[in-house]
Amino acid sequence: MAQPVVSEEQATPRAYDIEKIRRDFPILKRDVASGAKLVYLDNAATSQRPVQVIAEITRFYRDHNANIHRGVHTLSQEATGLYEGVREQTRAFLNAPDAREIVFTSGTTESINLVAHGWARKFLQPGDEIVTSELEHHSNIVPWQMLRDELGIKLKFIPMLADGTLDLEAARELMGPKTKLLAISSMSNALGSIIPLEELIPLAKEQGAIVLLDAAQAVPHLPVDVQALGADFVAFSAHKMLGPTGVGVLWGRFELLDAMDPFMGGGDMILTVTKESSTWAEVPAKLEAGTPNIAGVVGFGAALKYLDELGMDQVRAHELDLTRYAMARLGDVPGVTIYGPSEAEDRGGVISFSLEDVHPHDIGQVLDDHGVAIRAGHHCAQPVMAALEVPATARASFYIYNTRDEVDSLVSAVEATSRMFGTS
Ligand code: C6P
Repeated sequence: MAQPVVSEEQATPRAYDIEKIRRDFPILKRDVASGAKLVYLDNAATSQRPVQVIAEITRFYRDHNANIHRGVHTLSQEATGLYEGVREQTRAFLNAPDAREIVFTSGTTESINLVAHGWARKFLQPGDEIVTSELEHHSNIVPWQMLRDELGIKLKFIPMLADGTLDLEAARELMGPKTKLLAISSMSNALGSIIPLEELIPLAKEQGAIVLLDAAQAVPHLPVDVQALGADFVAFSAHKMLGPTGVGVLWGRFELLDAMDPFMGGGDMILTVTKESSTWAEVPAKLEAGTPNIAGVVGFGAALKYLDELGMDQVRAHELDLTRYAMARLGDVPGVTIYGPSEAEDRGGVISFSLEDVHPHDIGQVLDDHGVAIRAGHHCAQPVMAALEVPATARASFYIYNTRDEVDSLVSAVEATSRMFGTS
């Protein structure tokens, strides 16, 4: 009988070699303005890039640069092959059934706007309802408000509870036969709350609604299988998962993408153009007008490969360990309030906190003096701040290369802030 072809290395769980990972990110070796060593904890805003991604972008420009889908010459064919290869890689990463369901955009924001303009504007009628939540990033609120004002549809918000989770009872009551779209994040960027999609998606589906996931904070940090999720659209950005800025993805079920109107008109998205009218190319070209960020997409391919080799289960396990450790250590600092779910298991690697009445921008400033880079502000999620009744928070967020030592640096810097401002 044939033996399964599984090497010793594949059969055993891969070790998480943090030292090797850190060596792949040269930026982690640098100092900040104060001379302190950089501790980068602003990964929810954007991650750093490994040398593999930087090299792939350089290699593209050095050896293969040409426009795609347009030329018969060698370089154009090579560039097209590389670009389309990443579409297939993205399909595999998400376990999507068909590579034509992967649309490259400039980021999560454009992906959501594409659904708003191409799908919702075409199919929603006055009186229809979109359900979203108070936990959303502005990118998953503002496009719907704009569409509401244009179409006369209704926008409803699932309320956030004090612990940064969603009120599922209220969600059940909010959804009804008029609900045509549930536009919801998979993980809050402001608080890290992991949204219980396994409960929310069926509620929307019972009403026959379409489900759009803002997965900007989920795809970089958790294993995501779009078929298992049962959503219809999934939006995310490459720059939060080791890839370049200016590249994003919209995954959508083929029949929905196919039925959508184009968002932008121009080159590459047409079949025929006469002076009178035009016809559209097939999906995904129909939704990718103009020259895309070719080198960026190619670089994104290297990012996907990096994460694939690491294993998204390992990424999640590593971040969970850091989050647990950070919640315990930071929670012990007098005067610190941590917002969001009390259990680390219910959140991604995001810790939003305050230090008595010290303004989060001051916390961010003092932390920067200690080399610790965090984000301070409303995190483009003002309704979350309103629900918490705070103007802003300080937010530390982790990724694959962060360590417990770096969490210790964060805690020491917060203690130094406390001493400086004379808090308890
Ligand atoms: N959040 C943060 O610091 P873009 O800018 O299009 O790549 O991603 C927008 C976006 C949408 N949804 C969620 C849940 C997000 O977290 C983000 C980006 C960054 O939290 C920058 S505001």
